[in-house]
Order: sequence, then structure tokens, then C-alpha cells
Amino acid sequence: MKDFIESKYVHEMAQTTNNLYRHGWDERNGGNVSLRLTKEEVSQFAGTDKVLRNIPIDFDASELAGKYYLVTGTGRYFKNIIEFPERDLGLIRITDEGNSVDLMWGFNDGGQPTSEFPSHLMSHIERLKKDPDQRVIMHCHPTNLVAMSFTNPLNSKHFSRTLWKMHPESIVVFPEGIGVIPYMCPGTTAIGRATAEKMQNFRVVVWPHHGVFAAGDSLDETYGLVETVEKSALIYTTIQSQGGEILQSITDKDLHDLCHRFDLKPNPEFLKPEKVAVTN
Ligand code: 2HA
Ligand code: ZN
Repeated sequence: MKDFIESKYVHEMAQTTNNLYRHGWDERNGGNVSLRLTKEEVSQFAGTDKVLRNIPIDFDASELAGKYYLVTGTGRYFKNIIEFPERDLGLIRITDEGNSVDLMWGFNDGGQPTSEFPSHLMSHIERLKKDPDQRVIMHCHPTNLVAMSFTNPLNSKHFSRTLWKMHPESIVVFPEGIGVIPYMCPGTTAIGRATAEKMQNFRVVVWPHHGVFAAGDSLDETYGLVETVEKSALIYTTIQSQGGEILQSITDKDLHDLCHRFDLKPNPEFLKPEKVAVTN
């Protein structure tokens, strides 16, 4: 029986956090990722059936009792996870009471889950209601998308349409659009609640002046979703740096053609042209 450190889950988590770092989206201890695993998946590996220690959490996660998550540690640098996975990652199981987690593997220098873990769990709860295959919550700081939150109205429809029109892949990859919340203090239950509420309808939620929360079935798919959003934001930024004057672009008719060609069910409200006044 292989040890959990040799599992594809640890390998994929180390690769993904390394990619996030190398993309420049997770400086220093920025960012956090959680991946839900099943009991069957976990029990194929040695050393995952013993509770190493119990860690209290600041949130009632009883709805997720018994579920396993591989999660990045608080204060850890994504730059380092690939080299020290057993120190900077932890495999936890939510206790029946839901006010603490049992550590089954990792965090071997006394570490704990990310400070955003309550926000992750709140989002996991919402995404699981939508689709039982959703396993990943990913938080990172994509530079161009964050920059857009200083120069654009903080409005879900406006952000979604702007990004859809920057590249034809956008509406294909996020036909439901993306959600935007107001600026809020990170690491709080309040931002977790606001994010989870948007997660009822979107897989990507923008945290203005900070970053993004994204959800998906797998680490690859969630990473690809953020990549596509950020690529459109980069094109937006590049247009601004070329003077900002748009001579020709992807039109509303072009969006409709994409929906038809790729059999998309886009957010019908976001397909309609924007009025001048926008609200969240
Ligand atoms: O984990 O990015 O928002 C560090 C952060 C908090
Ligand atoms: Zn952050």
C-alpha cells in the first residue's frame, strides 16, 4: 500500500499550486486551494486512517461531516509546496460536530488549514448542492482581473459581458458569467457568506481589489477556468495600454452565434445589452 504522499492527489495539488505561483497569481502566502476526496479514495493509501490531531475551526461545518479535504496551510507559500508537500498541505476530515477537523496526514510541523477555510467550506456546501461532482475551491490573485476591479463598475453583468467580449472562448468556458461581490475584509465569515451566495449561480466570484474564488470538478478544470477569465482580463488591460480605443470587437450577434455553435445555455440576463446605470 502506497503512502498518501505518493498519491495523485498530492502530486496534482503540488503541480497546481506551483503553476499558480509561476503564473504570478500567488505571491508570498497568497492563495489557497481545497480538494474534496472520498473515503474510498483516501483509504487506498497507508497512514490515512489515524487522527494525528484535532484542529478547531471557526464555522459550523456539520453539513459536511465526515468529508475529506486536501487543503493548503495557513501562511504557507505556494512557491514551496512542491518541495514540502507534507509540511504545507494537510488532509483533514470534518468531525461530526462540525466545529473542528481531524488531521489525517500532513501539516507535519504543526500547521493548520488556510485562514480562508471557512469561506472554502461555505462555497463547497453551495457547489455540492448544484452538482455532486464539484470538488475544488481555488482562491488566487490574478493580476489583470484584480486591476479591472479598480476601473470598472463592481457589477456581475458588466464584468461578465466585458470578459465575454474579450475572447470567444470566454462565453464557452463560463456561459453562466461570473459573480462580483463588494470589497470586503478577507478571512472573515462575512466574505465567506457573500462568496457562497454568489456560488449558487457562478463558478467564479471576483473579490474586488484582491482576487478570485473559483469552483470546479477537478484541479485542472478549475485552474483552466481561472486561466480563461484572466486571459480575457489581460486582453482588456492590453487594449487599455494600447490607448483603449476599440475599432472593432466581438458583438452581441457574435455571442449569440457562439451560443448556437457550441450549444451553450448562457445566463439570459447577461446576454442582453447593458443599460448605462449598473447595480450589483
Ligand atoms: O491565504 O490569499 O486571502 C492568503 C490569502 C488570503
Ligand atoms: Zn487572497
